[in-house]
Amino acid sequence: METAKLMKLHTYWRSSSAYRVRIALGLKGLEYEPRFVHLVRAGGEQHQLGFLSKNPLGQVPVLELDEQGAPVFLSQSLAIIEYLEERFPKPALLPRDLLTRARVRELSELINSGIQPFQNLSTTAFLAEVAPELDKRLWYERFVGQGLAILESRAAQWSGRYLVGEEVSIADVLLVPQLYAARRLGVSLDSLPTLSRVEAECLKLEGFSTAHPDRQADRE
Ligand SMILES: N[C@@H](CCC(=O)N[C@@H](CS)C(=O)NCC(=O)O)C(=O)O
Repeated sequence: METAKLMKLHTYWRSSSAYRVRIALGLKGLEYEPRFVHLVRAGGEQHQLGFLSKNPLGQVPVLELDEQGAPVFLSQSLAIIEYLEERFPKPALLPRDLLTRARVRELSELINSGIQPFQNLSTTAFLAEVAPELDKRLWYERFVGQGLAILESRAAQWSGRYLVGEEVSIADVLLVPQLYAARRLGVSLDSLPTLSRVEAECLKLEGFSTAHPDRQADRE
């Protein structure tokens, strides 16, 4: 079996995107070395040159691989998770059936590009700068709350034990961090019974629980 010991994950405990990759690594039983990037301290370590050389967008997560002694950096959590899926196929996080697989990707993208960018630190910091009078709760309700309501309606049709069907998938890997972020932002989860049920199911799995922000060594 291939060993992944040399993989390093540039991560921040509260980052929902880094949390996704921690879950995928955990579910696949892969060890990694965390490299902590503090997103707030000193104006944000993600903006420092050393980090920008790894990801010019200045965002975590970054997965660092060792390719014959030379470091290689991968960013974008979904690309990282698909890389892990292809390199370490078991346990599978994508279903075999083509349509079910597309549904997993659809719900993952709904979160990845339809919700998360609106709550990202650089988005909300810019908003505070250009529209200081805007009530952030309205913004979060409009983008995070409504996005989750749409996800709930999809989940009501497609979920089984997990978000899409009976097997844990990449869609669940994105769901759990997104609900964690929503709570932190004060978005109500009261009318999301399917998502809350699936989240509770996921958190029974060790891969999810050990990846939780509260269990990270850089937690404050
Ligand atoms: N689409 C990217 C999003 C990454 C992202 O937004 N990372 C956030 C933390 S969750 C970040 O590093 N933000 C730093 C900043 O905005 O300055 C991914 O999936 O990796």
